[in-house]
Amino acid sequence: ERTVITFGTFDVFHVGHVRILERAASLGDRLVVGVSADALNVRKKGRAPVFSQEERIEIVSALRCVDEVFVEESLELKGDYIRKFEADVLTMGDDWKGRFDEFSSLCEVVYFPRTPSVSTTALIEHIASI
Ligand code: C2G
Repeated sequence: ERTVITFGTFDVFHVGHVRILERAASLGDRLVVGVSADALNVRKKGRAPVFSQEERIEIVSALRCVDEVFVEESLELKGDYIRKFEADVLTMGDDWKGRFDEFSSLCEVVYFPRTPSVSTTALIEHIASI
């Protein structure tokens, strides 16, 4: 069995999120997703996500292509999570290209192209302007 792991905030869930998760799932037999903790977002981005980690986890868990979901407590724990879930592949969108190459000693590292012109930030701005 080939296990794939990916990480993200998945806030204000949109089609770019679905596509990266479906592509991730296509790389193996089991897809494990680390959903970033609210506290991690406050630390790194200075604000809490629109949807709480419980809500974001509920949404991601409901997807057909996702097998297991956990809370990503810190960006620095990727190696530990790869080992814990025995991941064979780590995949992320190419906004992270090169940033996870250090894990190629633990597993395969694959970057997928981001879906153009959709983002949580743009959606928040769009909705705020209505
Ligand atoms: N994504 C995408 N296309 C978009 C928007 C996002 O392919 N238009 C991908 C990103 O490249 C990422 C995933 O969707 O692989 C989740 O994106 P975010 O929710 O923005 O997560 P991020 O804040 O990048 O992850 O360890 C990583 C952290 O958890 C943060």
